[in-house]
Amino acid sequence: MKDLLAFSPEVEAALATGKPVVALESTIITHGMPYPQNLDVARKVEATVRDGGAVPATIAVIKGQIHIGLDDATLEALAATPGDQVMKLSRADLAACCAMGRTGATTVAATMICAALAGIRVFATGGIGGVHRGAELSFDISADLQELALTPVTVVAAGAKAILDLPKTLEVLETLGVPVIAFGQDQLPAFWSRDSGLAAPLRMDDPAQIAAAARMRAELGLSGGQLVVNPIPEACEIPRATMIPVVEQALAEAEDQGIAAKSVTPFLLQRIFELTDGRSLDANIALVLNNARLAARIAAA
Ligand code: PSU
Repeated sequence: MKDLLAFSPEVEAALATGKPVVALESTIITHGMPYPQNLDVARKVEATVRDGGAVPATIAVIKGQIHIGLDDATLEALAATPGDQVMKLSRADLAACCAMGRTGATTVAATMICAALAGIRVFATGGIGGVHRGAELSFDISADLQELALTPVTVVAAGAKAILDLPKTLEVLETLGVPVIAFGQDQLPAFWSRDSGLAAPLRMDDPAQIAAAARMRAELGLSGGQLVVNPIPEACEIPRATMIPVVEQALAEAEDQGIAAKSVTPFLLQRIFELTDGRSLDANIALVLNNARLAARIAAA
């Protein structure tokens, strides 16, 4: 394990002295946002975690080794590499990527696994994967959901991405026993929009309570993590009514072009970026930074 995990000196010191640490994923950098904005955002997310009094640990597999905390040169190289040249890693392919000595970006599922191995219990991202529309035929359900049921990490997201079937995503999370906690509101947020039109199963207004709930799960011997859904700041949201036709169009194009499996989410995010003249990316950036702020508070608590 020692050879497999490469800690940055800063993260190693923070973990050794019990300082709050927030894990960050790398698929959002390689497959979720275009270059060079992705690099700028990755740096800003790290800075936001630091401003919140925690140490950021961006996670990726570099030439077969799991890096917990990336130095700036590695972050820059990863951000500049085209997405099709970096593996998109989930639970199924993490070990294979390490065995082949390849480089891969970690999704929510793989980042949770690596964070738990490293002893990090809080993780900030944009939006988790979930049940895709038409899943009753395609069976396309993100491995992120199952991971939340297995691995004890609190994941802060702005909801599941609105390209998904949100009612089915909530049903699967409930079946898997994953707490879905909306921060500061009663409704489930929908990534670019604050309201999905669905009620959130749980609500908490205090980061310390979210941290306490994670501890309580461990004490009760319950496996798995928690999903904290944090609404995008009001000034940055794109209202649901604006997003619905855009998402519908992107979904129709994905179907026409036969986009499947791991390519679906990156394709849809890119098309929605084009269809909103870049507004979706501005919103995505704002919500990630907002999640990093909350994650730092939970980690500190
Ligand atoms: N959050 C973002 N953009 C992203 C993702 C999260 O703001 O691109 C990534 C995460 O890595 C998540 C993945 O695990 O999207 C979901 O992919 P899929 O639907 O193929 O499971």
